[in-house]
Amino acid sequence: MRAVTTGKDHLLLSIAFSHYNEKARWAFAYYGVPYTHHLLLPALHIFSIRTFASNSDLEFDQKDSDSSPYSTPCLVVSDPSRANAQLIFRDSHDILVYLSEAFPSSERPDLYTSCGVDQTEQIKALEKRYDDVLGVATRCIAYYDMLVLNRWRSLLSFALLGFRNRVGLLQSILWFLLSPLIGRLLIWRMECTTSRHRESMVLCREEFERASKLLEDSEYLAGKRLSAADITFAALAYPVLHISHEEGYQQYPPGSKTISSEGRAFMTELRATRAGQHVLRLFKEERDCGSLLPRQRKTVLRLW
Ligand SMILES: N[C@@H](CCC(=O)N[C@@H](CS)C(=O)NCC(=O)O)C(=O)O
Repeated sequence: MRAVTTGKDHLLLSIAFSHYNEKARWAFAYYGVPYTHHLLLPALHIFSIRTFASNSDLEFDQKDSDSSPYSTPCLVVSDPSRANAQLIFRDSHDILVYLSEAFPSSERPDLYTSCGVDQTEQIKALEKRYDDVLGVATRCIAYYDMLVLNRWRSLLSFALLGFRNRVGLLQSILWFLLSPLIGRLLIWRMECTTSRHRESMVLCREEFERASKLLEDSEYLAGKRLSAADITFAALAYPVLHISHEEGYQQYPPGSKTISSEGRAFMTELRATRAGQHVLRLFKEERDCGSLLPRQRKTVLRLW
């Protein structure tokens, strides 16, 4: 697939191993829109996002109960021919809508009408539920598993995430030193307690059951073609299915050493469902999209 000519500069600030960010990166690949990406790490991301938070006219409201006003993905669209003309999107749904309105083609139709205009509302409703319920649940399960249940075995893999993902050097070094502390902070901030972990597993199972039911009637979640619902479900399910780089996740996720025996059993259970198989197939066959890899943002000496 050829890259689309846009006449605009797209800068995507995203946390390397985050599932909401993966959703946005997937949509860029789907439409073949070239972009520059700046890979970040939790907590340290605030230093980069705040530049755009303070420059923007937008209100930085909290997107969900677990995210801060500096949440990612953050897309900055600028027009090189007009100084100061900048659009900023601060939510994965808004980024998908922007790309779908600006770059649909016959080969890559609008992700909200790809299954027919009559399915648009259904696609939006599925996406919203996955954003609000599934994504929050899978994040709690994955962090609790890695940073509480399997804390000691995860220590090194978690600390090396910056280097593995070729995040800026200074950021990676700081992450290496501070990640045990940041990990604890994340667990506290997201209130990932034992009971919330349990509840999240129940919610996650329910979402997989619902999705599996939908997939009994059609090849994709909302019909015959890939839609925003499939990309959202697949990206947000990746942390519990532990989709690896080799299986199609484009960055480097925390990896198999960080999974506890309980997490592995849950992964095996979900992978065996129809919805789990759908996600595995999507990552294998439809994630790459043959698009050019994003350019890395140039920071001073590639430090950040
Ligand atoms: N509903 C938002 C959720 C985004 C979100 O929760 N992002 C997380 C990464 S998984 C984040 O950046 N957390 C850090 C923060 O909130 O400062 C979206 O779809 O974009």
